[in-house]
Amino acid sequence: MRLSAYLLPTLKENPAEAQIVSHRLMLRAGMVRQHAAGIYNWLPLGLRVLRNIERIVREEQDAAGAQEVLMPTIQSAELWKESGRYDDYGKEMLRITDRHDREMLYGPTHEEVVTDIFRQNVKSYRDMPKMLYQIHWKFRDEVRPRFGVMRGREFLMKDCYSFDMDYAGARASYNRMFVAYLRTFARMGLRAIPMRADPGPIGGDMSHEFIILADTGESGVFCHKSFLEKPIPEAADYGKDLQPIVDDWTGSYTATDEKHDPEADAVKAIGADLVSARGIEVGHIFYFGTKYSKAMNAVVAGPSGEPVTVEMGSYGIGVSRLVAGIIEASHDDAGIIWPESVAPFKVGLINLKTGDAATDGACEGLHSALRRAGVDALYDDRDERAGAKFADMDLIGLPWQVIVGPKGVAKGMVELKCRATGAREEVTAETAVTRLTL
Ligand code: 5CA
Repeated sequence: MRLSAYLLPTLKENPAEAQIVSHRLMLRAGMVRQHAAGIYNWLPLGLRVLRNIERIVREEQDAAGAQEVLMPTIQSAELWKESGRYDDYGKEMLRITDRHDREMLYGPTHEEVVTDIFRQNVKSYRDMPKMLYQIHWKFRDEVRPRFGVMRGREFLMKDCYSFDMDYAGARASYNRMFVAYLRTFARMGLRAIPMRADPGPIGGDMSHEFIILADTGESGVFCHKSFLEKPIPEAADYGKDLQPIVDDWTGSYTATDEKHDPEADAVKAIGADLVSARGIEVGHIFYFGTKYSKAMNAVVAGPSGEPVTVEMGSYGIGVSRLVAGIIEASHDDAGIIWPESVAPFKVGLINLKTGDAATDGACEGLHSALRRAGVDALYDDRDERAGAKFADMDLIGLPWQVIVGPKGVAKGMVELKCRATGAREEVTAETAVTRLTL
């Protein structure tokens, strides 16, 4: 992609409305623009990151045995009356009336809709268990949307729902998602710590929040230092009993600000091994048994034909929030530092002297060699000062930079820079391509 043709409206100054670093950097890097309070346009660079995060989430959901569906954003109020949540949900729910005066709403979550799909289409224990997920937009009319996409009104969520015959099955589904979450966040370069949580309006009696550590995170968190090093489960572990893994990850002390009690025995016992950090909630999983299946009559026939009210759980990931969360966890004074797995492009190719025939030629050659090798590169071919090009490239945070100038070209050399470490190396163009293809 040529930067001269790309919609990348970078900003030199910090926008006054942005209070946290990820919001500032997302605006400055031209990733998003606000449309209305808590509602954003995703520009090309931001959308690429969002799609990469979606891809990782999708791969891990599929690996855990969940099946992707797509439900409507606009839902009928009927189902919410059946579950009893229509009145409970209050002002956070955006209510709409259609031309026939029917009550509709923009879904803040999808327990009702998915339970309706289930009850209409699954009738027997032979077709159990089931896990269905989607990656789709939600709307919650938050009182105070803030911090950009971190707390939006419209936001992208991965929401998964499990249906099982009994508690043991539901527990196994919960454990699969638990492990999938550890793997998903680790693939984005994040360390997520599961913390026992209040289920809130989703309901139920077992729930964990997944909190990623970032110095600039919204909430304070406390945990045993062992969480910082615990090995991430392998995908192959799905074939085993996952309970020991989940027990290991939930066995030691964790607490958010509100719940932390420095006087508690558990805290005193940890002593100097207690880590105090900042965190961001990027995922939340719930087991709620028959709360919705009972209210909505989601019943299947058991082995002897007896009706069984299915056991359910739901599992959310804040996909759009993760874009901001990753930036909070990975940036420096110059800008964003993308982990390769989610980077919008792997490489930024910087032409230090656009218009100079030899430099242009070397850049064109590299650009097509990278394309042939299947490497995503953003080529800064603009007629701009070198300083502005360096600043923009550091700001948008691509993992690698290839810097091409007339002096190097005369010697047959280019510079390869790693954004995360700042390490620079002079190499031939061929070596640069080989190294970036690895
Ligand atoms: N139905 C369940 C799980 S499928 C549910 O809605 N859970 S939730 O309310 O905890 O949301 C799931 C995740 O969405 C949260 O962990 C958070 O990462 C993200 N999220 C929630 N509200 C917002 C918001 N206003 N802006 C951005 N992300 C949000």
